[in-house]
Amino acid sequence: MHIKTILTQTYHDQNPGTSGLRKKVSVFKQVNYLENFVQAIFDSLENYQGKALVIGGDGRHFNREAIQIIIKIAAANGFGELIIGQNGLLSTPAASHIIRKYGAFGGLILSASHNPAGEHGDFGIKYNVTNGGPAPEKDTLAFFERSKTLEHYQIAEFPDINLDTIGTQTVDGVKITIIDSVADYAELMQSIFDFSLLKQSIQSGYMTLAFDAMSAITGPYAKYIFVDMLGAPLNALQNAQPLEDFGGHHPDPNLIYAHELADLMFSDDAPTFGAASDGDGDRNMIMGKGIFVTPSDSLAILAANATLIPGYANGLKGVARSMPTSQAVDRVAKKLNIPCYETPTGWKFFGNLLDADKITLCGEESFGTGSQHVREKDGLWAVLFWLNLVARRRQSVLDIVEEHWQTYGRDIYSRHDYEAVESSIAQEIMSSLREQIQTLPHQTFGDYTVKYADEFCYHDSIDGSTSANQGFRVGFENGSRIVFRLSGTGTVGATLRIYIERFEPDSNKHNQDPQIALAQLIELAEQFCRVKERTGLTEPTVIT
Ligand code: G16
Repeated sequence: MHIKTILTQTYHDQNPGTSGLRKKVSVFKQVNYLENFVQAIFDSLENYQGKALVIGGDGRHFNREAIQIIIKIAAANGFGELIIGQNGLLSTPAASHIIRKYGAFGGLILSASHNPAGEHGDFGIKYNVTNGGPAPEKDTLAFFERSKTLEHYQIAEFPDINLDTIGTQTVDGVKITIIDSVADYAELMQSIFDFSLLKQSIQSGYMTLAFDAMSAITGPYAKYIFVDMLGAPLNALQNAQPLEDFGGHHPDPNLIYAHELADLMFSDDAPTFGAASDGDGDRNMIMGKGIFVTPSDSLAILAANATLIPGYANGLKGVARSMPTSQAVDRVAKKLNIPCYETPTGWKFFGNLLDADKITLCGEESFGTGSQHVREKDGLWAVLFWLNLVARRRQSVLDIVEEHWQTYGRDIYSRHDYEAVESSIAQEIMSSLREQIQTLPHQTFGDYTVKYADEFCYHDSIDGSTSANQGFRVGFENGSRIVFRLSGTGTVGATLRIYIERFEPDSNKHNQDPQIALAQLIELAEQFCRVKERTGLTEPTVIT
């Protein structure tokens, strides 16, 4: 193999966020920018010589070029085998599965998730470790540290690899396999869910379905699983062709960005079930006729009903949620008498608990739900879980959710995002919260008395590591909470996220609009952080 060593300028901004390095495409296209980061990753890893690396992405602009570069740097650095999704495509959960199934050393996933794509959009890269999950914080810190001193990278010289044809070839001693992007993942889903019941429920017309792939990665997966395997009509799928610019969509499955689906689900023509996924296929939005299921409620409902699903028939070991996710799943865990863990935002924090078999299900308010089956959150898995539940319980989504609230009470929940806030203002907000937090306990604001106020610090019970500064929590005597944190996934300025929740045990009050039910807490949140006053914004950019 002919290997070139390229001298390069050092970049100082390659600090991975909540989920990998995400930047504007124009930043990634700077000379050697991607090359440096990939070399920094490989320099921080050990003992991968001769082993396999999985490579794939969500198909956004720059995906194919980036893969060709990574192939050559990986070959030059000594990987013995490269397993690549056909056309360069792999959803994040599928990549996680493939790393595990084929015993790969790790994987590089190219995606900026739900961020818009195209020449002027975002690009991203994340490294997943041998268990199939996102690299833990100690690794991502090491990548950043290495990137700040990196002066050269190594790249093999051979022609570009054809990514379109399935098969194996050996190039300069490196085995390069192009695999079907969907087949392994579909087989895994079939091993968890009752496909014959699903097929029967869909083909008999008992369950009708609308799935919006938002012109991103899940199109081919949804087509194979819902249409080819389960017999749904093709028109059940919307935006099912992955496009390099995601068709101009913002592939973030929520009521704002998936509003076409939301409009359909609240109309007279609504099908039984509606769902959407995001850019790289790890997020999910669940809807029924006339109802949107919040991700926090969805996690709680899946946990409460897990034994109805063949893959979880033996029950759950435990559950976990990220800190800002509502406490709905805690109530289910209490009833099931299983542990419930609270982790910082970021899927990487679930990995140790899953590996140690402490939990079976986990999820986040940010439209992410997952389980033991892979080490990433999984959009289509969540959709299949819900479909299986509806088919098994023979109840509508609305009835399932309302019954759940009757049993456990409702954790009324909302998240307010203020996007593209000037970084200095965002820092000012966080500093002022840090000061206030000490004075808040025992103060009363209207109906709410502060029970505790702190900055969340996570102690990982498995590896003993500590992750500090994970957001501010203000908890009230009646169980309500306000949480403030800065997003780790944005690429423009800072995004302030405010999470607000209140527990409502009275079933006569369950059908309230969250914005009205939470009005007092929303005002209090502004009183604490003064984001509107400081930025001049009159309302949140996104409310979910
Ligand atoms: C990523 C992480 C999630 C996190 C979400 C939001 O999701 O994997 O764990 O909850 O970002 O993070 P933040 O609030 O810091 O923006 P994805 O789907 O973007 O990879």
